[in-house]
Amino acid sequence: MIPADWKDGEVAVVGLGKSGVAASRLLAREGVRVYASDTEAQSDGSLQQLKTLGVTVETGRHDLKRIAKARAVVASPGVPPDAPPLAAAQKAGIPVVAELDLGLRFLRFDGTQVIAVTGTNGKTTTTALIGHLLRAAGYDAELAGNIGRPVCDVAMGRAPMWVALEVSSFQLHDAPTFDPDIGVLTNLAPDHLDRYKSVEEYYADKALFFRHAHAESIWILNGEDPEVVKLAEGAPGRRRTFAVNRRAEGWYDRAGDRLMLGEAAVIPRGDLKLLGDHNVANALAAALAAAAAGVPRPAIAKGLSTFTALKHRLEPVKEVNGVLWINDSKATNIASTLVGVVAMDRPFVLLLGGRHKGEPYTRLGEALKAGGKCRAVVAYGEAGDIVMKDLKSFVTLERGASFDDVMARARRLAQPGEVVLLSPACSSYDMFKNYEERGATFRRIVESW
Ligand code: UMA
Repeated sequence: MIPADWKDGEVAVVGLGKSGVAASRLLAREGVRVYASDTEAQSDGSLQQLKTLGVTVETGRHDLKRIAKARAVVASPGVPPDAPPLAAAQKAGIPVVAELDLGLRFLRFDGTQVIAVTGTNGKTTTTALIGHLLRAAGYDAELAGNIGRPVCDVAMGRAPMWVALEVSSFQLHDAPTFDPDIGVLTNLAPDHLDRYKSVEEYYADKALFFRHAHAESIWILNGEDPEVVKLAEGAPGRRRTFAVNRRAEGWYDRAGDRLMLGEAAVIPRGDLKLLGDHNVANALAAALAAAAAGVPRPAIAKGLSTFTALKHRLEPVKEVNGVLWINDSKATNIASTLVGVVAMDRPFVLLLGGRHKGEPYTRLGEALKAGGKCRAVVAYGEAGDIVMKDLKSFVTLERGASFDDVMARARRLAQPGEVVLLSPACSSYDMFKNYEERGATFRRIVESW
């Protein structure tokens, strides 16, 4: 599972978020000497626990000389490949392995079958849907990866029969053994331009999804996204496509208002409790993945109709004086916000801003103007001025200051029968710890009214 020579020396774990902590624990259990470091000091008790396991923990800096002498480096997804510790390892010819890859080596050894999901948007919901469909059918299945639980953490326990795995481009970057049984690619759009130099560089990491494709691989692809089709081109394996505007192996019969697998109806659209066509696409992708894993159609139907919206993803929070407040804090890029905006069937006020990720907002402005339902945008955070500049010829704008001020402005702007949509198209790190905290703050304020 891990090369024998890792035990002759020391393995360096870079980053001590959830991934680094889980990887350190797993390596320590295997009798590997671990040096784990993070530029920040972590406040929870996990590091103390690592020390009791014999892990050498350093916070506040990385010892680059020590890292350059390690047998291998395990990277957390949030540490960019050009960050000093990974660059030092690279320069010294030390293998760099993603936490995800390390965990998968153990699960694969124990026979776990992997359904991996990647794409720019929809991957968390699709992963959760797949896990739900498998479990509803009585399968022994766990959720892991970008969805929140590091793979190394799953590998610490009894190996499940199946894992539904959300995989980010960051995790694919250093995953030399990654080889899922079933792979789902939801869509592709520009993202993470704060980390990648170009869209091509980002797509190149996504292409690593297919690095070990073989005749038995099953690929579930968005048949309506030309970038997805292009990326999968030439990859060996069987393909199933999903589509919401035309026929495919999984498709939306709009006239009959039902989700279909081939010629068979699975459920009426109204039984799927999720907003927007993009969620129909996610449900179709998940249904195809579950079918490929052997789940019978009636069980898929039951699972689809019992699944509810995930937190922070077009999650209706509360109606206040006739205004529905929707939390889509997970929308951290423009493509994702566009999806949320398209799903709105009534006039809405959009809360947009946070830490800018590089892409201009003009594309969003054009869509807001064309859709005709956006009453106003409240721009805020570090990106606020850029949003104001990019959107000024498209929509009515207000500049918000604190998050309380943003919420108060939205409250004044929205009329009964309308929606306030928090779908920021930016990361949250300028004002919050993460998108979850941003969504929770939104909820707390709305619920206090
Ligand atoms: N750090 C260093 N040195 C550096 C840079 C960073 O020490 O040079 C440290 C940071 O201080 C931090 C740690 O490295 O403590 C980075 O940790 P991390 O960001 O990888 O955090 P984890 O808690 O391990 O969370 C990661 C994923 N985070 C990212 O990809 C940014 C989580 O996805 C994932 O749920 C978790 O592993 C479990 O698998 C989050 C995410 O935002 C949800 N993902 C991105 C997205 O969805 O857009 C890709």
